[in-house]
Amino acid sequence: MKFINRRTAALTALALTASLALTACGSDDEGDSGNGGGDASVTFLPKNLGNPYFDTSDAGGKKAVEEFGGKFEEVGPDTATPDAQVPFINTAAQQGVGALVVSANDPKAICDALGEASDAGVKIVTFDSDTEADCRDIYVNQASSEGIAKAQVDLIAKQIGDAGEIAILSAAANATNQNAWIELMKAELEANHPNIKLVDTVYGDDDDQTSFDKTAALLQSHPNLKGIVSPTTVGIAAAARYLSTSKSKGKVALTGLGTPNQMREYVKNGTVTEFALWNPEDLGYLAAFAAKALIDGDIEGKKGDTFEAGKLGEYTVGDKGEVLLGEPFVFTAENIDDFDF
Ligand code: RAM
Repeated sequence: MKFINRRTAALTALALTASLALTACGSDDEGDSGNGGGDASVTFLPKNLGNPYFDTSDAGGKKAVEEFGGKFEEVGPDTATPDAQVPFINTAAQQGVGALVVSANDPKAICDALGEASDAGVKIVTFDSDTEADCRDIYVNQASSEGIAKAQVDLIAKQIGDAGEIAILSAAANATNQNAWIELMKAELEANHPNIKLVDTVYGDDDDQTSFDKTAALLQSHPNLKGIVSPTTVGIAAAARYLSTSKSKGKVALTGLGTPNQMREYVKNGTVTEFALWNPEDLGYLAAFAAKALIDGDIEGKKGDTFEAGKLGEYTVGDKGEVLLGEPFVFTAENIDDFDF
């Protein structure tokens, strides 16, 4: 029941965002006051390049930076590891960019580099996947971790009749966001779904082939598996591709977090029924405006600080320097064609 309410709320929120986007066309009054003298160069550093999710979120960041007349750059490694992110952080510090907007591959491992960048005057915004709170100024979170976890548990429970073995196909083993969601999914399963048994958690490293291979291995080692939850857009797309041509298609449920463009084919061919996500473009857009507000000195990242985020309106910084974009949204066969990202 609750789930239906959230879906309705999320639909309303998405519709509202769409109409705000339309009414904002041709007017850049909002969020355009940035003449604080700061350096409005903003560098986006995703977990890795080549992931459509980050292509979309970073395009949202670029849109925002163009709106406020700053300089946008996107850099990043091929593999989603913290070590591979460090040289990009160092370069941004040397270049003296105004802000770095980073999705962290590890909560701690990039903190030294971020600290040096911060000492050099670079504002640090994490988005999508956080570091420890004292390694950055602000974290722009896509939705509450509890909401994201519960949406996925609700989906898998519904798809397998609330009973049986499930497994999780995650991203990199140290990814802050996936690990937070997994912990909360476990708690939700324990509290409200006694007949669902989580038998395995495996890591596809946000790499398509690794995720594909891990799906095959999961199905082999757990012949009674009834469902897979993949809280990563890379993982769920690779798992869907594997399932779609396997004998488990339609027998083993698959849900989690995916982009509509990557999942459309699998929803239409009956491999997947429902999955969730938020709007990654809005996430990047919001993160860029948070970066701009920090650069201009309009905010420090303290609880209660407020800033304008262009077409998305005003946002308030919450506990631990966290800014929340909205609610997760559920994609189905009925609505998937309304989205293009
Ligand atoms: C992948 C990445 C990203 C995550 C989404 C859901 O694209 O792991 O960090 O937020 O999935």
